[in-house]
Amino acid sequence: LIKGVVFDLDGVIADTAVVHHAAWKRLAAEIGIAFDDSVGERLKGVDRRGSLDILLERSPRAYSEDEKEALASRKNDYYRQQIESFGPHNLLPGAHHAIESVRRAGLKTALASASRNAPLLLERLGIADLFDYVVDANHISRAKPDPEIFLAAARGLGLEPSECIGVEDAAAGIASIHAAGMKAVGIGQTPALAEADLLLPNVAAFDISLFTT
Ligand code: B16
Ligand code: MG
Repeated sequence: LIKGVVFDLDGVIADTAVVHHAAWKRLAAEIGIAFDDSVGERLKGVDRRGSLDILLERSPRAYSEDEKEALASRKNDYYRQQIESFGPHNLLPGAHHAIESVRRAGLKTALASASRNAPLLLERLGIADLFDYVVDANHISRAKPDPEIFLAAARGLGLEPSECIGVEDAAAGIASIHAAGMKAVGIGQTPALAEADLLLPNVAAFDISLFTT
């Protein structure tokens, strides 16, 4: 029996996947690295440092740890500049309703985000109160696709992983959900989500009755 839903943030609830993408693309251009949509897709759901390492796979030269730190924080500055002006209108269409519908059905809700900016974003979007439990990159040590973040979410809700479903827009996230022992709902239309148990074109199509009846 499903008793809880764990939502990803960027690309599922918040319209930020495009903002992360644009910030990485800008950084890549500045340091002369080719960036296309297939790289962009691989960065989704991957934490900041892991994303940088993927980007630098195409680099003709090596970077020191200090340089990598500086590049990662430059990307974060670009990202933060954009989300400073975010508000409830930057929720993806149907996201608020999807979370509310889970709560109305008497199930618990959690958030599992790889982003260290998740607390700021939740506040800007005005949805912090909709979650019974929040886990973000500030609370975990192993990034998606490791199951740690989804396991922590289930534990925080007081549920078994098998009693939860996870909702994700990224391949790394689907893998993390499955490794935690949950069923995975993929949001989006990319082939990267082929492993999802159920694939929906967008979060507006999410209906909790799919899982409770
Ligand atoms: P930050 P999610 C992830 O958030 C994004 O999908 C990913 O593109 C980003 O690199 C990662 O957060 C880290 O974000 O640099 O803000 O800590 O989809 O797990 O909510
Ligand atoms: Mg995401």
